[in-house]
Amino acid sequence: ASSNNDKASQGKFDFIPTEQDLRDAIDNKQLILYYQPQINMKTECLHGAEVLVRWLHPEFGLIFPDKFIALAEQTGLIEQLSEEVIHLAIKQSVHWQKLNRATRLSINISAQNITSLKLPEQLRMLVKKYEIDPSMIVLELTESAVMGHLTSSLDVLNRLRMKDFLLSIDDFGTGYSSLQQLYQAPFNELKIDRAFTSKMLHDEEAMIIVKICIMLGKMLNMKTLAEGVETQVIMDELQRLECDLAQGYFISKPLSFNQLMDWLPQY
Ligand code: G
Ligand code: G
Ligand code: MN
Repeated sequence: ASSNNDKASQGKFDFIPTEQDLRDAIDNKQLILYYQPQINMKTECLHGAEVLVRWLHPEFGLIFPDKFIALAEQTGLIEQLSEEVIHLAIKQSVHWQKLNRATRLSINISAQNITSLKLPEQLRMLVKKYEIDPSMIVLELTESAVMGHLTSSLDVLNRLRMKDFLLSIDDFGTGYSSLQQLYQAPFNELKIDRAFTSKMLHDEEAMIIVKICIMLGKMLNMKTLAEGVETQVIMDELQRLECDLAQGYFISKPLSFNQLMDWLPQY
C-alpha cells in the first residue's frame, strides 16, 4: 500500500524490524487492529469493516503493515500473526455484538495461511468458543495468493465456505486468474482494485475494467466491492454502474477502535 494520511505520524526513524523483533511484538501483544468501514451503495448503510493490522511499537510508534507483512511471510511468522489478528478481530466482534453493533469484519489472509487445514480449524474453534456467526467473518485473499495454487487451496476454501465463512477476492484485476479458475473458486465477493477505481473517470481502460468486474460479479453471483473510493463523483458513478459496496477515503480512512465508535452514529 502506498499513501496514507496518518503515515505522517510515523516516527522519523526508519525502523527495519528483524524476525526476532516481530516475534516479540506478536508475543508481547503489540499488534493492534484498525478498521476501514465499507458501505452498501444502495442503502448507504454500514456493511462491514476491513481489519488492518498495525504494530504499536513502544519506541517507534505506529508501524504499518508494509513494514512487516512481507517479513512475516518470508519467515513463516505469518501463521502466528494471522492467528493473533483473527483472535483480536473475533474478540472485537463479540464486544460489538454485545453493544448491538454487530459488524461484519473482513480479514486479510496470506497465501501461506491457506496451504494447510490449520486456518479453517482455528476459525471453527474460535467461532464456537465466542459464539459468533461465521458469516460475520469475511476472509480476503488476493488473486495471486489463490490462483497460483488453486488446486491445493480449493480444499481449504471449500471447507471455509462449508463452515459459512465468507470469502472475498482482494485486488481483483491485478493478477492473472483465468475465468475458469474464478468460476471454480467459491468466492462471495470481488474487490475491485483501487488502481482502477481511482482512475476510472479519466482513463477509459480503467473504466472498462471496472465495468467488466461488476458484470463478472453479477454473473458469478458475487458482490462487487470497489476499493479506493476517494471522491463523491467516483461514488456516484459506481452507484450508477450498480456496484454493490464501497470502501475508501471518501467514506472513511482506516480508524482505531475509538475513532470507529465515534464515526458509527452518522451511519
Ligand atoms: O492500510 P494499510 O497500510 O494498513 O494496509 C496495507 C496492506 O497490508 C493491505 O492492503 C493488506 O493487504 C495488508 N494487511 C493489512 N493487515 C493485514 C493482516 O492482518 N494480514 C495480512 N496478511 N495482510 C494485511
Ligand atoms: O486491498 P488492501 O488490503 O491492499 O487495501 C487496504 C489498503 O488500502 C490500506 O493500505 C488502506 O490504507 C488503503 N486505502 C484505503 N482506502 C484508500 C483510498 O481511498 N485511497 C488510497 N489511496 N488508499 C486507500
Ligand atoms: Mn484487503
